[in-house]
Amino acid sequence: MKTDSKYLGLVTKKFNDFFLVDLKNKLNFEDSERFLCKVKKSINFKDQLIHVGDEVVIGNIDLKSKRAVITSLKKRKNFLARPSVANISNIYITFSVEEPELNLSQVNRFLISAESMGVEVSLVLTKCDLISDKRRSFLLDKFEKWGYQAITLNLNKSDNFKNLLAELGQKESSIFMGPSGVGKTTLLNMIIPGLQNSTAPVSNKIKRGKNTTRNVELFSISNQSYIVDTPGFNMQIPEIDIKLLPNLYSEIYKQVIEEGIRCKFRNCLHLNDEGCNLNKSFERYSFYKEMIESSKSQYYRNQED
Ligand SMILES: Nc1nc2c(ncn2[C@@H]2O[C@H](COP(=O)(O)OP(=O)(O)O)[C@@H](O)[C@H]2O)c(=O)[nH]1
Ligand SMILES: [Mg+2]
Ligand SMILES: [Zn+2]
Repeated sequence: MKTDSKYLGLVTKKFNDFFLVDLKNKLNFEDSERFLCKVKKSINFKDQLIHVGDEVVIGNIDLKSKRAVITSLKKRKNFLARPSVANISNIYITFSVEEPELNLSQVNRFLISAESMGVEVSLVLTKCDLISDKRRSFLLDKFEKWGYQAITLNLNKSDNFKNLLAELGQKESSIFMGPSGVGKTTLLNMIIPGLQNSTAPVSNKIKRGKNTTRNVELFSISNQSYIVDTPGFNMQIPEIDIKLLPNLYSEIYKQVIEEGIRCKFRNCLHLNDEGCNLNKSFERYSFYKEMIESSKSQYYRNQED
């Protein structure tokens, strides 16, 4: 049985020349909502590759064999290079409070890189069973000042995990990112029953890299809600435009955009006191300064090349 109609779909998996595409608006197809597709031969997407997370139009649908053809590619909202995935709506920066120990500068770099994508960014703190309640409150306070309501997790208690699960079910396309050993795979295995990716204690992480060739995949966790299964990548730090960097910090954004403070120079990088009206007494200011300095040297290095 074939139908000539065209439907909007979401690429959830990619291998060689094939794509698995879920229908966006599940109609009367009942179980046949996932199709194995190839790209229509006559179509030239201007050398654009189709990636997992892309929205596509499919046609030539064969309901019996569950095959179809991708006839066009919709405009992408964003693209993450490593892993290659398009149209992310939420990034969950994931760090363990211990084992490995929390490195604030690294947490900050991950957060700011995620913010530069223009998506909703959240902070997840794992392994909270390894710290006291007092330490946990201390960390919650700290990250609240950074502009984040951290989600604290403890594998031994399912309540806080259930809240996260409910939240993920409300988001379009979420991804967990963070350094190795913090519990991302453990978390994904809990979120997606039946996934059973292999987890490894921190000490074994050096031998990593064996299962990283597996492709990225989007898993449906509720109607129209997906989660990216990352094969253990760390985040690749994108080059952030130095002019955009200040407002990626909520402490600066609040002052400049919400309170409307003005510095003497437009595009003030808030480094020198002269003519700068930014209140710099916030914890992340030193991280901010470091980031500005390093992107400046990056900028000049690129000029010389
Ligand atoms: N104590 C404790 N250990 C955890 C927790 N979550 C994960 N782990 C352990 O941390 C190690 C690394 O986990 P894994 O999921 O492989 O981390 P990934 O590299 O981020 O994917 C494993 O030995 C897990 O059992 C937790 O909430 N508490
Ligand atoms: Mg992992
Ligand atoms: Zn300033």
